[in-house]
Formats: sequence, C-alpha cells, structure tokens
Amino acid sequence: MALDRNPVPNDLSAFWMPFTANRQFKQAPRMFVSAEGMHYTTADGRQVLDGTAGLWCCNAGHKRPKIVEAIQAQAAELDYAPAFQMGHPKAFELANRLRDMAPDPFQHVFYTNSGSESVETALKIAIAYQRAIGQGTRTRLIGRERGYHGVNFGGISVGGIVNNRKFFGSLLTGVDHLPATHLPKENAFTKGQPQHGAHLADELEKIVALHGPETIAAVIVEPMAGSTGVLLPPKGYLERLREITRKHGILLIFDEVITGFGRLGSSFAAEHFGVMPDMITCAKGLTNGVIPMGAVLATSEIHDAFMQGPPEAIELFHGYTYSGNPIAAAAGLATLETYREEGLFQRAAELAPYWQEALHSLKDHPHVIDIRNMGLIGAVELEPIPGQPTKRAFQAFLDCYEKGVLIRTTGDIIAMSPPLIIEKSHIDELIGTLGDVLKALH
Ligand code: PXG
Repeated sequence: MALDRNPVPNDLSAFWMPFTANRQFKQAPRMFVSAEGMHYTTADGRQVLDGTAGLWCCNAGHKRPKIVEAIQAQAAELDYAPAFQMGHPKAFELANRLRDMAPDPFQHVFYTNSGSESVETALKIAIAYQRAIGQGTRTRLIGRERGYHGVNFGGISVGGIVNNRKFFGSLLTGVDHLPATHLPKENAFTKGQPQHGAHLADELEKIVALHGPETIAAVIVEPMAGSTGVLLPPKGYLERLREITRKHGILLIFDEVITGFGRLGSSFAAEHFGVMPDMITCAKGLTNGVIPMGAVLATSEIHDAFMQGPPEAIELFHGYTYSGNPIAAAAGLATLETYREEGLFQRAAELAPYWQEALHSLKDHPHVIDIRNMGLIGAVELEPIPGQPTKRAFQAFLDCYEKGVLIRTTGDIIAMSPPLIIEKSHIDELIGTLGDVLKALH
C-alpha cells in the first residue's frame, strides 16, 4: 500500500542529502514512507521501531492526532502572517504556554525555525545585551570541546566537533573552548550522572584570566551533550559553571535543543539539574519535529534591558521570515497539549530506571567500552576497529535497521533517544535487538 502512495523515484541524484554519505546511501537507499506511534514504515513495507525519536525530536511519537488536526485546521484558517510589525494570536499563545512550562526565570520567547537558528539568536542577544547594559567590550563567546550547537557560523565556532569546523574557514573570531566533560577512565559505565569532573568547570577561570572578564559575553554549553555521543555533566559541574559565570558578569546559555521537552523527565534540563542559565535555546521537541520551529527563552533581566529608548524604535534588529509561523505555532500548541495531557515528561522520568537497567545489561557484550544514560537517553560506546573509526558502529546501525530497529551513531558511539511514549516491551525489543547485533558484529 505504502508503495502505491509514495512511489520512490528512480533518480535520486538531485537531492544532495545533509550529513549523509550520499553515494553510499543512493546505492542502497533507506526510505521511510509513513509513521505512527513508535514505528516507521519503510518503502518496502517493513515496520521499524523508532529508537531515536526521528532525530531526537518526535518526543510524543508519530502521527499524533492533536498535532495532525491542528496543522490541518491552521493551514485552512491562516496560512501565513508577516512576522515583522504584524502578529497573529497563536504565536502569543504559544509563547505564554512556553513561559508557563519553563522554569520561573524564563519569561520571554524569541522564535526561530531550528536549533541552529536558536543558537545564532542567543549568541547575538548575548552580545547585544552586554552592549545594552554598558558592557560593550564583552564580545567573546565561550563554547566547549565536542559541543554541538548546530551548523551555522556562530554555532560551529562555539561548537567543538572537528569535522563540522575544519572545512569552513576561519569561523568567528574571539571564541574559546572549555574542555569536554568526558572522563572515561574515571566514569566509564556510570549509571546516570558521573561523580568525577566538576573541576572541569574551573577551566573557565583560566579562560577568564587569560582574556579578562570584561571581554567575555557568554558561555554556551549543552547541559548534556547529545550529538557528540551523550556526554553527561559530572555532579556539581553545571553548578560551578553557573557560579563562575555569575561572578564575572558572563551570561550562561544552555543549549537545550535535545534536552528540552521531557527528554530528561522534566520540561528542561535547567529544571532537572536545578541550575538556571540566562537563556535556553530549544527546537526539535517544541513541535514534536513535525514543523520546523525553534525558540530562545530569555529572562526578564535580558529582555527588559532591550526595552529602552523611544517606544517606536525596534529594540532588536534580528528575526526570521518564519519566526512564529502560524502553522508552526499551531503545531507547537498541540504538541505541548499532547505532552501535558499524556503526562509524557513524568512518563519519561518513571521509565528512566527501567531504561537504565536495560541499557546497562549490554555491558558485557562484545566491543562495548562504555554505557551512559540519563532520562530517556542512552549511549553505548564501542571499541573502534583499528584504523577504521566509525565503521563498527555504522555496521551496527545497518544491522539494526535490517532487524527493524532505528538507532543513531556518531563516531563509534550508538545513541538512543526513543519517543517518550515508549512501552517497556519496546525497550526490551530495542535493547534486545541491539544486543543480538553486537554479538554478531566483527
Ligand atoms: N543544538 C543542539 C544541542 C543540537 O543537538 C542543534 C543545536 C541544531 O539544531 P537544528 O535544528 O539546526 O538541526 C542541535 C541538533 C544527532 C543529531 O544525530 C543531532 C542534532 C541534529 C541532527 C542529528 O545527534 N542536533
């Protein structure tokens, strides 16, 4: 049936696919043609269990009725409204809902269309904020090694993933990096937050001493680094980063594109860890991945610093054609409603211990050198094949796909982040299949 509705073109050459080995893919394409709940259907009619919530974004699972209906209705009512100097009700309503669900300090919402744009927006707001409060020398930005903040120039500059940077020239100037929070010798196979490594935040003091605090606008980190292979914050680390940034008048930005919307069992990681940054970037789960939308959540302190001068003056020279797009806003409202009605954040928190034990049951499987987990996120790190990094994990991905399970890999790390509607039986199937695949891998 699916084949009839979605014929696969014979010619795949025109579409230059993102972050994909195009030539390899087009030799043996992997196509999804429909999805529902926890499953995708492939072009050849197979069911594939979604162990990754798409790309960490379909937190409520697929084809959720409220979201489908909201998008259909909105498209028929108001398809587009200009984003500058005009408004429409749903963008305001969604901002209110986001404010209500976010931790208290976050009272204002700036819309974007992706995680990458949220990051650029937050970095620009940080620098402009410092200027607005008379701290115009603060223009430096600090990121972290192995950090992923999307693929635009600001994001790859503060990011720390070598292949995402090295092909693209000189990037932003005035950027420095903290060390990654990964201490495999001390922390391998830790369940949940690792014990060792809070001291890594003290590296910020060295960077501050090197450049002078009066030159630094903001520090941006993922509270839990997802894309690079699930690196957790050691106990006390985020608290210390907060302390040091506050002491030196430096803004702290949490990039919550992955950790937002229930992934860790709470609305945002800021709430989960009890550490409040000055801005939160989000995207992905905001609309369940269905329509592109992102946002930056800012405190009143930041927002109000811009609300000066004559009231007819534009306060922030920044925004996108699709900021707060009506269909995206409708999708966002229906998504938040679905999360709330079904108690999905709570559900993630309740399932986390079962998830943890299932994942760690892979400890003695071949090639496994570390397992990391938090909320409904898990990573299994494999020993690379000597001289052929990434090959072993990618083979595991292909083998899992053949056996009807979708996982993600980055380097030789397998990352999983299922929709929060997952059942225990799905967890057993996901981990069981991965276990079988690992046992058969070379
Ligand atoms: N920040 C973080 C923390 C992210 O994880 C982005 C920004 C960029 O978002 P956009 O919407 O511009 O892609 C991300 C995106 C993976 C994977 O497999 C992760 C992301 C995207 C695609 C794949 O780990 N993260």
